[in-house]
Amino acid sequence: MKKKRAILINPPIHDVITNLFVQHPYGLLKISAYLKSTGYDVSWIDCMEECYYPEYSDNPFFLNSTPPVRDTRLCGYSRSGTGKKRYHLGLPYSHIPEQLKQIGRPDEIYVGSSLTYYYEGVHEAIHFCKKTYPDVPVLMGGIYPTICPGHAGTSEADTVVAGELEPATNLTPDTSLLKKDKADYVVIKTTRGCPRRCSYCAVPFIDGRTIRHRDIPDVMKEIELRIRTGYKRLIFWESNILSDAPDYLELLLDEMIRKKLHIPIEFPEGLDGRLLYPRLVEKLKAAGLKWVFLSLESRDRELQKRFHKNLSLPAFKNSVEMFRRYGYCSAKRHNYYTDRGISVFILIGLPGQSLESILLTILDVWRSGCRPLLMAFTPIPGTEEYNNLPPRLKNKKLEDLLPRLWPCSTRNLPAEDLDELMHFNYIYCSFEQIRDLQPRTRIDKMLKTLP
Ligand code: B12
Ligand code: SF4
Repeated sequence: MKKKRAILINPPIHDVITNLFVQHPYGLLKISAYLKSTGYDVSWIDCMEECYYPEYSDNPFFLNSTPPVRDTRLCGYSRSGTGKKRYHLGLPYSHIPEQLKQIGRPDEIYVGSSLTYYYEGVHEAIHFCKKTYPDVPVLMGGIYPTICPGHAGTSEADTVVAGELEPATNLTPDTSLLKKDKADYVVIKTTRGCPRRCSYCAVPFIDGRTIRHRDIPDVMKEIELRIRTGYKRLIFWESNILSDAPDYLELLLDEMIRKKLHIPIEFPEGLDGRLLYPRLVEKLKAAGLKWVFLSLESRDRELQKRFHKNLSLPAFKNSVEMFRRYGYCSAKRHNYYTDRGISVFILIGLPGQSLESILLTILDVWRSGCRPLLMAFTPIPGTEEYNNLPPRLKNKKLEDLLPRLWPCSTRNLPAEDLDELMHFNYIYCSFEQIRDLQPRTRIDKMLKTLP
């Protein structure tokens, strides 16, 4: 019998920053594994393939392919009078019909998606598929249709898959589609869901409120395969991996330690300081954790309450202390393979947040010997933060909720200040050295006056 043929497409994105850290289209790679397991021939059009390594912004190809697609005026840019340009990142749309024709007519086309505010690339890619092969069914899936199924329904896709394509969920992603030299890391996901309800987070309604774990032998098989095939770093995409650490993560770490895997591991989604304990930290280190990402978001008690997070400053400092005891902490620029440092996520650009509250949080993070990592707040449809927005903001188009457009900026916390704050992500020195730095801007001066 003739094999069925599918083409998978990872579309380009539009953003206001060009040095984005784009990671593998993990969902689509699982769809490929699933289709191949059911006998399909799979072809691949990856519009983002030049972007999977941190230095890609220096790549002339990448910069040349990013003409601005639109200008945007922002709240607070009145001082300098400028807005922002949005860029097309990745291969041009014309690449899609060219490749579709070159590969030849398939039986089905699968278009992946990531963040909701990048939907334009997904719609556009689907449009080109339908223009090239009007009768070939196009399926769309991933984070965007899972969070916004109604909006996704306005695309030209024949089928919108909101949520999981269950038989694909626990398969090992088909990394054979990727160009190996474009990244030395590989993504792994061992848990889904979260029982908490942080006001800004969509995970409970994307993945459910009950944590689901993959079997440890299955995960170990995947990790060993990745090491055998030459990957140098494991990135765990886990939303709340510490939620029941004694019953799952510790057992997984035990296995990794027992097998002496010696591969650096990373949890870039952030670890919850409330759920750490010394034995776990010891095992994380022994299993290969190099750079630590902790989620604080804010030291402001009122904001913590609003988030339903209630991570007190002493509890946060206690979690830092646990890592310090095991040799973590560094103010340097981080090296994934060698350094043991701690970065702390701080959420900025929330409605009602003050500049002073942000600066006080940054200072506390520096004071504790960690690096602040400022994250731009994005209101995600369906979350409590989004539902509580005034109609003016709720009526914004999905693409205008792009975090670096600072959709919730106000005259009190303007976009220009928020942009300036992001520069603190690139300061690599100790708290004492920061205190001695010559203030250059209004925000630097304000920082100097704070305790
Ligand atoms: C990994 C991750 C990241 C990574 C990589 C993101 C990236 N751009 O690729 C990093 C750490 C870099 C990151 C950064 C950010 N993230 Co993030 N991240 C995630 C996380 C944990 C997983 C997302 C993911 O890609 N999963 C892989 C999925 C698609 O695989 P899967 O579920 O197994 O796939 C199944 C189905 O979806 C379906 N499927 C998947 N693809 C397809 C395709 C087809 C065709 C079909 C039919 C089916 C299908 O089948 C699969 C098998 O069942 C989610 C939370 C979560 N648990 O979902 C947040 C999440 C997506 N991130 C979020 C946010 C807010 C961010 C940031 C904006 C944070 C910030 N303030 O800077 C940045 C944005 C960075 C950027 N510009 O890219 C939000 C979403 C925001 C939004 N509006 O969409 C989420 C939901 C978390 C939250 N807070 O609620 N993130
Ligand atoms: S932020 Fe983390 S802990 Fe909070 S609901 Fe989302 S996944 Fe769960």
